[in-house]
Amino acid sequence: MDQSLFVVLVLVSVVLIAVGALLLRRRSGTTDAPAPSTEVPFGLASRLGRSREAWSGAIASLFGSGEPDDDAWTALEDALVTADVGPAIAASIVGRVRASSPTSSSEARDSLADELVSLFEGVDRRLVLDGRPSVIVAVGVNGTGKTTTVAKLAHLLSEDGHTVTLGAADTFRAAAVSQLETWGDRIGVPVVSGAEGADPASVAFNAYRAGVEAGASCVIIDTAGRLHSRSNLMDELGKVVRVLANEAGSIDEILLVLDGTVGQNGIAQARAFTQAVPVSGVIITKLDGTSRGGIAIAVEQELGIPVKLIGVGEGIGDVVPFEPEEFVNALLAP
Ligand SMILES: Nc1nc2c(ncn2[C@@H]2O[C@H](COP(=O)(O)OP(=O)(O)OP(=O)(O)O)[C@@H](O)[C@H]2O)c(=O)[nH]1
Ligand SMILES: [Mg+2]
Repeated sequence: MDQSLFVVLVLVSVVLIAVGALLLRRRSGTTDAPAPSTEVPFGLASRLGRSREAWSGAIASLFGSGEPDDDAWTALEDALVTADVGPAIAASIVGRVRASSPTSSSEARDSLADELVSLFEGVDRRLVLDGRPSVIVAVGVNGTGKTTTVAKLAHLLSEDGHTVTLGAADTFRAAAVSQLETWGDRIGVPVVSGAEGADPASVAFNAYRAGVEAGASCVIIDTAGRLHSRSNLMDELGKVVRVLANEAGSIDEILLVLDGTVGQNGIAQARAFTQAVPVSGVIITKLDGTSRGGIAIAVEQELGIPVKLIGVGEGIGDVVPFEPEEFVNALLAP
């Protein structure tokens, strides 16, 4: 075959294939335009993966078989309770969403988002860092993520220009001290510790003094996990807080670290800790895990303690300020 005829044939085939593909795409309705974005900063929607599935599923099934009836609304209420919102709050939220008479699942989603965001409104969630140095104490039951969160917070504050000293006041386990020291090495923050079995209040005191000497702007104290029902351990925590407050003049933040996956038990923990020490804020961890997220609403509504930060992973950067609108959008993202 003539060489130029061959080239022309190839070109014509390429053009025909391209036109055909374009027509097919048009017919199937796909375009290159990006879908409307429901993305939120920090990739929160994808981090909240499993929490999100539960919420979106509940909304989607509301209009699953036409107009929602009583059973469908009850199912949504049940889903909120299952997501740890708490029964009374769930009933009132669903009542208001229903009263807004949504005609589609996307209207229901918007109405639910508005209701949830309004529950979180009017709360100052900023960390108080007034002291020189400011003092932050992390408290909570065993395994909620205190030590990891203390390290993450130290990193967050360092990035924000603070100089941080850490105090390892969990003297029950030698491993607890080395865990914090490892984090300290990694993020370049000094860690003050005591001997295993030492009085945690004295370690906290020494850490504060070391922070002052080092010219730190912030001293963060990690404490041992303790069951909220053990009164001797709660008294011990009271002593840590008293000694620190005496020395520093006041404590800027006592942050209760709650594991977001424990559900309503978190409320019982929060209640006991607030009775033992003046908890000023809550950090909910493991929201990337099997948590259902509703505990953030329950803890604020039932106890009036602001959720200040959330933990969304095991990495050093995985603590972020709690932004209600972003959190709600991420939970309800379709
Ligand atoms: N997925 C996930 N894991 C987390 C998060 N925060 C902490 N963890 C993990 O939870 C486990 C316990 O964390 P720790 O920081 O040791 O908890 P703790 O409260 O200090 O534990 P105790 O000192 O024994 O009371 C570790 O494996 C952490 O990596 C989080 O936000 N998401
Ligand atoms: Mg710990």
